[in-house]
This record gives sequence, C-alpha cells and structure tokens, in this order.
Amino acid sequence: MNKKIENAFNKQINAELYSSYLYLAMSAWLESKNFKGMAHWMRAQAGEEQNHARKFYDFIHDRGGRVKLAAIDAPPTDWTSPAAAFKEAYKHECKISAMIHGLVDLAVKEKDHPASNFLQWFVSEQVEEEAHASEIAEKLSLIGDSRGPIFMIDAELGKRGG
Ligand code: OFO
Repeated sequence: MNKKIENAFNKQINAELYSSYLYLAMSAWLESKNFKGMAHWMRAQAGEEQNHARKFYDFIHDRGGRVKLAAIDAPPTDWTSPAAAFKEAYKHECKISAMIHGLVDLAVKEKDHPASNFLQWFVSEQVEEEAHASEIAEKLSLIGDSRGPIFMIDAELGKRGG
C-alpha cells in the first residue's frame, strides 16, 4: 500500500474515533441535563463514527497496509446549551469534510485509484453529516430558550434509529 495514503488513512481513523468520542461526550452532557432524545441522537452518531473508523481500518488491511492506532484526545465535557453542542457538531463535521477532501486530493496526486474510489462514499456521507447537524443546530438556535419547543425537538430526535 502507498505509504503516504497509509499514514493519512491512519490519521483519519484517529479523527473518526475522536468524532465518536466527541459525540459520546455530548451525549453524556445532554443526558445529564435530561435531554434524553438528543442524548440518544448523539449516541447513535457516536456509533456511526465508529463505523467510519472501521471502514478505514478494513480498507488499510484489504490493501495490505498496517493499521496503527494513536491516542485519542479528550473531548470537552460541557456545553452552554443543546444549541451550542449541535453548532459545535456542525463545525466539527465541516472540519472532517475538509480532511476527507484533502485525502481525495492526496489519492489523486498519488494516482491511487482504489483509495480515490473508496473515499467517494465519505464525500457523499459528509454532505449528509453536515446537513443533519446544521439543520438541528439552526432549529435549536431559532427557538432559543423556549422549553416547550426544545422538548419537542428532543422527542423527535429520540426517534432516530441505529
Ligand atoms: Fe465520520 O463523519 Fe462525522 O465526523
């Protein structure tokens, strides 16, 4: 396997696992504030991020590369409001999209067609990830501090599958 791609993909495993850790931390904070539905949504998201990390992990092995796991940074523990947490999730997803686009650029530069093809799934996935987080963040910031609507959104997000 191309070494530059292998190193970059190992870094991406770490970024995906950090995303999982970040969303689990948000879930724990939301749970502590009794927003059970939003906590459920974030926990499901944390699970998705583990799957993203596993996709890179499996691809590296399929290509005869070597997976090397590094330490995962500690995420924050507190947010000022559910809106702030979802806004941060949205910003984080934009950062992850930029990383994925950087990997696509590298795969093209290295003429690694299997890697380019593999990354296309992530390019589409990031469009959804950004859209979901931004939609929830916008709804929450529009309603401000009104408890009723916040709990309605909480109930809606509690229905997320997975
Ligand atoms: Fe893995 O998509 Fe979010 O971070």
